[in-house]
Amino acid sequence: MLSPQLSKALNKQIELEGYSSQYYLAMASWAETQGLNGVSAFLYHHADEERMHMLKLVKFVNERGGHGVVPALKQPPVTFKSVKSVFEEILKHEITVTGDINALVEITLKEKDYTTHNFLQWYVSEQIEEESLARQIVDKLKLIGNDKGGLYFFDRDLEVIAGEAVAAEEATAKGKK
Ligand code: OFO
Repeated sequence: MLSPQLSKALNKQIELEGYSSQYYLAMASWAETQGLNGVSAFLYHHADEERMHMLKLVKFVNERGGHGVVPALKQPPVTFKSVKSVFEEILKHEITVTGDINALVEITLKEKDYTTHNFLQWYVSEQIEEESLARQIVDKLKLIGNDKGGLYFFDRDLEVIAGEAVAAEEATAKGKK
């Protein structure tokens, strides 16, 4: 059974994952209006992943005798300065999320709640991946600078990455049936 403190902290994380999904959805929609179909496909997929992170937490909290609360929708930004600023914001946001996950892990250790500690390890690994991907993309965009041709190929690359991620998920889902 979850302690009230941990239950409250996990619900805060549910809220943050929900906001991440909204945030990336807003970025995806903005990118689509800029004709950046690859960037938007990548970000739509990223938004779906964040929703899955939220859902996973809701289910876990409920399984452990708490109540996973669905948060209110907070309005994310509507427009963004550039593709580079979008990915810089993602990196900053993911670093914040990593800090929050680490704080949650700390509570589980203090409370000796090893079940929740074990559950959170999935998020710990996920944050390593997400931060490193965001960092790689920011580095690429720094190299591209103001080169329009470079941005065109970058957009195509992200379309391929998004397509591969969707195909891998579909294959996993089929394997589970
Ligand atoms: Fe949920 O991993 Fe990003 O925020």
